[in-house]
Amino acid sequence: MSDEFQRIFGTTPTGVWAAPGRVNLIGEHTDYNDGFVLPIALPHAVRLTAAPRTDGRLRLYSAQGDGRTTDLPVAELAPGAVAGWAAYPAGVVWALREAGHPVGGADLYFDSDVPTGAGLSSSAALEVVVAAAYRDLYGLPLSTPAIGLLCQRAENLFVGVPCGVMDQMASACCTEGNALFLDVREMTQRQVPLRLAEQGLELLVIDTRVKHDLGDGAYAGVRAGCERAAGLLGLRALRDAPSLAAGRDPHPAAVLAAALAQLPAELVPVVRHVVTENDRVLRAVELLDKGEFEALGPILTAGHASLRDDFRVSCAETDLAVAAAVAAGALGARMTGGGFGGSVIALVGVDRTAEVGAAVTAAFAAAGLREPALFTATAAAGARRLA
Ligand code: GAF
Repeated sequence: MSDEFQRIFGTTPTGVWAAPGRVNLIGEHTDYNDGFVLPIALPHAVRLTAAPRTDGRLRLYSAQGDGRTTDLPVAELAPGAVAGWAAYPAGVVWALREAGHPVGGADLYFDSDVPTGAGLSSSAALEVVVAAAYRDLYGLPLSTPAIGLLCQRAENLFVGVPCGVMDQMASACCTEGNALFLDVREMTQRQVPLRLAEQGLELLVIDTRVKHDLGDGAYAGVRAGCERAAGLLGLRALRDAPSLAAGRDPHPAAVLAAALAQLPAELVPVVRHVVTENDRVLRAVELLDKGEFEALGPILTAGHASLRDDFRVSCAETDLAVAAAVAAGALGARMTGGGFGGSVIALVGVDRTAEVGAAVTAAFAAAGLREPALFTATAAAGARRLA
């Protein structure tokens, strides 16, 4: 990569950094409701070879791009001014500058194996790797959670995508072998060991290779629905809606039903999803803590049903992948990420992985769909310096 860097920029790189994509085990569309999430980092990552510049210019090149270098003056970065993939790294440098960090220019060479448009957070990885490199190149006092929050700010304000913070936090804060249990309101986190292999289990990722165009606007729409429902219920966020989990209230179902009765009909299932999904995260963490990994399966499948029937962000392709995986013996499966296409995760016994994958592939072929991409995922490390 160093030779390529020199060929493109004519200078010598200072170092190499990596930041991963993610899959979320459970806790979907809960992050912007101040709730709980449980992602793992993927072994797939964006690698960044970088060197600082003294002339205030930010030069960007992607091995997966069109062969052109983007050249931007850091002092002139402004929301809306940069188009395409370059907006993500440029947005991070802008957010660092806006936060008062003394940052200058840099030459940045990106090379990624995170599938794009697959709901696996390639954009967050692109942001986080820039923040990690800038932290080291410019000696910035940034913790990994601070990097996650700053990158979310870049995506919200510079790129203009109203995402929550899960993806950036996963890419910045995950550690190898663990799921990241994140309480988004409190910004507290705990690494929860995910020892699937010990019990003969693994996670199969099924990238449907479908991305429905309505995705971006639809994400903003469901997020707005959640905020409206919270407002109508007089709550700071839907995290504060009554839980169905035992222990938090003597008659949880009745309390939730009374709250839901105050809402317009279309918002009732939206709230129900967020409430039950937060409960599923807490239950999943309990099970992982006890090492009861097989019991995670039904929680995943219930989470998918909730996203499909209540929150309505799944699609025919992810529904088909989940149904085919479970029918072929997966312990549980669900769409992961924002929805409207993207990827599905399935919890499978290692002796059944090939069979489950083949069944999903056959179901896609029978439905006349493009062949899905399959891989197994282990919990990898978050952002780090490689060299
Ligand atoms: C996307 C967003 F970027 C996340 O913040 C999160 O809301 C997720 O969809 C749904 O859980 O990945």
